[in-house]
Amino acid sequence: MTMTTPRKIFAAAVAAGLAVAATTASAEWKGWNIHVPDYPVSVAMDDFIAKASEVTGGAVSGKTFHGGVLGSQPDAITQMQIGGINYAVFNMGPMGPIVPETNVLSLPFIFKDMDHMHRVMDGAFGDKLGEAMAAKGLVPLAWYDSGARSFYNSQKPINTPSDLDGMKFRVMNNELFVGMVEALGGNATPMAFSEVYQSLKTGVVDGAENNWPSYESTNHYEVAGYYSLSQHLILPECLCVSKASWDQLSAEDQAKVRKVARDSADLQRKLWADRAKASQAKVLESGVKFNEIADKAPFQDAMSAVYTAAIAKTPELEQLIADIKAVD
Ligand code: GTR
Repeated sequence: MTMTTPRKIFAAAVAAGLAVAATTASAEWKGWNIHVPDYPVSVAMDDFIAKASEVTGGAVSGKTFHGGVLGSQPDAITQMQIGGINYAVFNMGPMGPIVPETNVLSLPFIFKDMDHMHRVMDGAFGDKLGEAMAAKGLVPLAWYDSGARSFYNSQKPINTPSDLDGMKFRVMNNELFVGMVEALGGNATPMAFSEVYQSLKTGVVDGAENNWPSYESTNHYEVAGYYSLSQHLILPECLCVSKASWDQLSAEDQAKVRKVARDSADLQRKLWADRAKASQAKVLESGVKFNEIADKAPFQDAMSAVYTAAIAKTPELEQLIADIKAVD
């Protein structure tokens, strides 16, 4: 009898659905990104996946989900470790809890400037850190820019560490950043990026810290109008691939994908330089009160406690700090 029962239709649909899902899962990479689609990271990620598909003849293809719709960075890192997310651009700040060696990048004032950071990350040091990450299931292919992070808040300009007294700052998910704010005399709360706007607006926190483009793209400048140029963190970001996905590619395809990843970093860095200027101009025009900090030495001096605590927790950091300092 060939009667089609609802049960048979259901079974056929499930079978068809599963078949589609299985094909899609093996062919299509899912990309995680926290930023809005026109952000430099986002444009470069779209470029990366399009080119990766081109050069591998479709062995790699995929789609980037922008705007944090796939969740927060700490969750996405865990997802990548098990292959649920195939590629992403992660800020290296919240990488420390997973790969402790990467905390060296989160030490305030570790880099002299952006060029120094590039020289360090694009050289042997970046490869060494990459190995520690790969051992945790995350393969970095290229380093993207994220400028320098400075403090901003809804109350007043910051000129000395004592200006942080009694204020509460949102920090990224890493205890090291709590220690950083406390060493300056403020209070800190780790919080997901997506929650910061509302928290600033309702006064759950008085301030946060970020680069010009993120301060602008999230509209934080509308609710925290004092931006003080502390530039305490120069944190690179990594274009990473899940080791589970990476290991499925032939060595030849890996080389091709690595090349287009590096090309996308060149693009991202160019876009970044332009966006940083444009974002700064936009927020200043809107009335943000901006100040440079004449003497950063008291901020830098206060960080020795942060370095000591970080090294006590992860002794490998001592050598990694020396490695960075050895790069001119
Ligand atoms: C941005 C960075 C994001 C995210 C965010 C944050 O500058 O690009 O990946 O780390 O800061 O503060 O959470």
